[in-house]
Amino acid sequence: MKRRTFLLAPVAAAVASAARGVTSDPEPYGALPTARQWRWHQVETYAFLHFTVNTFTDHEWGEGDEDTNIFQPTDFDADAIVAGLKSAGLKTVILTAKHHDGFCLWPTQATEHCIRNSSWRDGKGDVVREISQAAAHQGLGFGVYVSPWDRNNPAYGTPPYINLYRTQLTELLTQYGPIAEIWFDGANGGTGYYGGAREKRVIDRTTYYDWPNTWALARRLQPDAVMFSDVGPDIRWVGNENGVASETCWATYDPAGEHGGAAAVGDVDAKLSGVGTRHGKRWLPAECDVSIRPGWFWHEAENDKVKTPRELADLYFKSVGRGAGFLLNVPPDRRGRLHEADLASLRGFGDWREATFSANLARDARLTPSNVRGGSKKYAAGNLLDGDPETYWATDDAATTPALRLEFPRPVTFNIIRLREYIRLGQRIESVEIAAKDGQDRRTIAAATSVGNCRLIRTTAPVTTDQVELRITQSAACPALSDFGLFTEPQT
Ligand code: FUL
Repeated sequence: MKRRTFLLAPVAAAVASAARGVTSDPEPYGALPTARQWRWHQVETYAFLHFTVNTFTDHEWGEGDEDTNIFQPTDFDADAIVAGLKSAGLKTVILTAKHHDGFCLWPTQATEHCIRNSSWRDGKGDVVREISQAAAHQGLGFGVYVSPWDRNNPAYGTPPYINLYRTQLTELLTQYGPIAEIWFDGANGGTGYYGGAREKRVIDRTTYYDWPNTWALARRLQPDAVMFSDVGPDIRWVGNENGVASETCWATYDPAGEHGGAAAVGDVDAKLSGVGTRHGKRWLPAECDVSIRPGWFWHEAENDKVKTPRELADLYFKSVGRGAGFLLNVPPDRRGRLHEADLASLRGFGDWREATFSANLARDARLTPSNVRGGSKKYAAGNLLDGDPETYWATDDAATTPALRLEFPRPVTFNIIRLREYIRLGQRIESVEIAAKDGQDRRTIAAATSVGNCRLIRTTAPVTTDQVELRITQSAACPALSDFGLFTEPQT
């Protein structure tokens, strides 16, 4: 830790800029989020439900030859599932409407391999309907995972399958209310049942699915939905299934293929996906998907391997805290309910979030910025503490490395620092440093690179101080920050 004299930048600069009278908003910098991406950024934590025939066969990937009657949840309760997810503060639920095995959890007219042909509820069941309704009732968004790869369908690998896939997508996007996110998996092509052929079918990932037209269809049917895949078009895969974004993670991203060629769904340089591309052409933020258990589907043998609330909290720092989304999978069991162990972890994680983030310890601080854009109230540092994502502190164009002093009436103790850029003006900041007054000294307590939608920093030990200083150490354009928070997490 560096020790220096605690000498902060004088306020004179702010006064000088007021005299210059610059009052227009900063020019946006680089690629910008669309309105639907901006809304997605506000969600931050959401759920995946992996549920299908695999739940009953104990497999992770079904072959496509499963008997439709094998899908027999004994006590399916969509409301209880959604309530469990909600207790963790998860705000959207994405259901595997169809996984690689091809079994559809809704009564599709496009194939026979679906819930309509299961004896469960006499073929009248519709898991997509029930989960979407439970989500709507409890105020959660709803999304669908629709596997492009279909190991059941005889047409898979030929052009007619693409029409069939689009019919399935059309059903899902027109019959189940508003869709928040559509999930396009990159795993596709290989061995399968394929209507009895039982062979290996290899497809050309760059051309077979004709993604531009499928995405255009989805966009037309659900204009507000974000679409996820390895390459977007709205949200990108983070490059691993561990729930972790790179320490430096840019929301801008120009995908590249795994072996240097053109990127495609199912063919990306995973390391690049985690970091993104500084000054990339497209705003394509990362989503960190991870399961609460080792597998994506429920397996009896994994009931004692459920991630603890503490582990979920760590993942929250490594995903949301690096500007990405946190998509947590919680697979229903054979009853069609979340297992008690998973429910306990979800609740514990929710309690931790509540205990940690409900009060911003910075709220009573006296703020002294080194610069305020045009000296205008509109860009005042107070915007950092109002909890409104649409207001921000901004500086004059030339003031790209400003500082902000926070003085507290009484010492505060914290171990978490939160920063948010006003990303509607792009990802501007390259790096920041935070210092705290320690006696007569100034001690650097934290530093970070990319900020973006959210940067959470956990200090190595709790810090007690009555003065904190934020320094923007490098920024591509004058910074625009919407949030500064200090929090303390329960130490148990
Ligand atoms: C992968 C799939 O192969 C897994 O089964 C799971 O659905 C995961 C979220 O995506 O690509």
